[in-house]
Amino acid sequence: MKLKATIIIPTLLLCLFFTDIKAQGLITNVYGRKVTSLNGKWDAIVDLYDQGRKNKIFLNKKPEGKTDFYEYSFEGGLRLNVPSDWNSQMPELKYYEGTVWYARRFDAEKEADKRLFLYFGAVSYRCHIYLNGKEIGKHEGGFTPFQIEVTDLIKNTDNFLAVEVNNTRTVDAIPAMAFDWWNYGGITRDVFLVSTPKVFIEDYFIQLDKYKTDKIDMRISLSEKVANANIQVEIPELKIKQNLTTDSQGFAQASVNVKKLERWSPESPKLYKAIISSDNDKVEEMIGFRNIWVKGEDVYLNDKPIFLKSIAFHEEIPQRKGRAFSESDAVMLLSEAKALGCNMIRLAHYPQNEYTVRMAEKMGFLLWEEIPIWQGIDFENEETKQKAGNMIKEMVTRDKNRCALAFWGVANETQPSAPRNEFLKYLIGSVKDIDTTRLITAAFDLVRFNRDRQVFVMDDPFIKELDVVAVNKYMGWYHQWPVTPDKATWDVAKGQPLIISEFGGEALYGRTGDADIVSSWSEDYQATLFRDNLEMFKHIPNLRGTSPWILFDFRSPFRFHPTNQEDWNRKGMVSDQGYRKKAWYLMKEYYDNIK
Ligand code: GCB
Repeated sequence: MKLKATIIIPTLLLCLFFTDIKAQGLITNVYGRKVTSLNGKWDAIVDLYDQGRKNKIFLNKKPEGKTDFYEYSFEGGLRLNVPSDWNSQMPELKYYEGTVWYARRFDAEKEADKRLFLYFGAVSYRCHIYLNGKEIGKHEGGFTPFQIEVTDLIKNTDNFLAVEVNNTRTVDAIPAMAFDWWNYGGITRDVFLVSTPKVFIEDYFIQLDKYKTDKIDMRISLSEKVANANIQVEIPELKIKQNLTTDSQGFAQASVNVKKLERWSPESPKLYKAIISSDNDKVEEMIGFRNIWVKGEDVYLNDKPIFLKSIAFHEEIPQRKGRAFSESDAVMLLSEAKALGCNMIRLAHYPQNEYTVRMAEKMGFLLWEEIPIWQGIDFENEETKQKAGNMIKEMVTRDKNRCALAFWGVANETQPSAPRNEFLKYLIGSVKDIDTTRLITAAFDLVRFNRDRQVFVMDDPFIKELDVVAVNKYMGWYHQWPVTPDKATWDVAKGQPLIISEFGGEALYGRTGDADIVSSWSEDYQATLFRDNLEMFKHIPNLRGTSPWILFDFRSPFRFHPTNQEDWNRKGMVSDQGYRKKAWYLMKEYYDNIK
């Protein structure tokens, strides 16, 4: 009974907040279902003064009588690619923050025994959805998926779908008013029409037991509370064929012993085909199995302590100056991380698209995934807390079957306070409602040098709530060295594993010399900084992973320096043009030497 609640309650909560029609949770593994893509060129209207909703432009009316006229039309104007951000598609939209309407027509294959859902991989940041002239749902949060049932609203031909998208920054949003990346707006991920049977497999969780090496746990829920339905989970290569029967809530669970399991690891990212079927539904995907836990100051992957050779990147293709959205974008970002010798990716600072998550798993990267609780969040606002809770549930719901996922991150750079603590505890609780197997972490930036003790320390009692503590520390960039790097000893989070989740400094690719001058923006200074930090890492006894900031230069509107930055954060080890800076090679050597 307990496990059941963990799946069904969050599902219900999600829909209460995010759609106006039928209560409906997220469908697990949309990519494994029968879908019709609605990607492509959409018509668009830029609505700077937010007049479209008042004027009901989602009706897309055409003049009928001689006296009729409408001051808009979706046809014959701007066209935007979906998925993509709008900023990179037109110079006039580069800095645009406000509302853009998207619209397209499509035909649908209606079948008597099927249901249809409109699925959005992500819309940045908030949106209202209108189908055939009627508002059918809304969503807030720019990096997580949602779907709306349209079975009874859809026509066989010529459906008119309009999406009102707004990316205005607000104090109660997540992230809030200022953040160090571009505020891309638009329908930034896939849009699908998903077809399912009337009663379908809505959600499942199939993973190896947290500690046992030979026990696979499975929990499956149907879309409706149908009792005594047959469910089967098959993993042919492991000779598993498990029959289950649903209870009165449409839920079933089992634990299955397994022999000769090859566990997934970065060196050998083995995945097995899993087929989940019910009386009239079937979905399949590749699933991996591994154990990850913490003991003392160590992180254990498959019973062995592991050092996390991580790197972070934003969901951005620098050469295109736009959001990454496709499988080939994922390959580009991840290949550069592979070349660096990493075994983990920190998906900064928000859930990135499903292509990246799935490709990372196939390529053998552990993942740290977080929601954009990035500085400046209004921790006293109850509504913001609820939003964050829903956002983190959407993230965990989507990716909980990815064995690559090792860490759920609940925050980046927050200051201790009672409201903050309560907020973050609520997020941890929201994660654990769905998944208790991953490690919980958060990145802090409060580490300071204690002159009396001559060590780096951090006072934030909240770290006790976490499995692994992470620290962003910019020695040699935002902070001067209080002692030489070989004397920079840490006494932080003793008894727990510690990850340096960010360090680095800016360099303009191609600028050389002045290896000891911070303001030179040179690759040589960046290399000095890396060398110094790598030296300091030898004096952090519980260090179990590092994640330099960041793989690529990325766009940031408050990086004002006219010649060195030009709206780019230059902390990348690879330039905006894709060239490796000197620091990249140092990091590669460091990672290659860690066995
Ligand atoms: C940080 C943030 C990261 C920024 C980085 C910087 O601490 O977590 O999002 O981009 O510093 O470059 O200042």
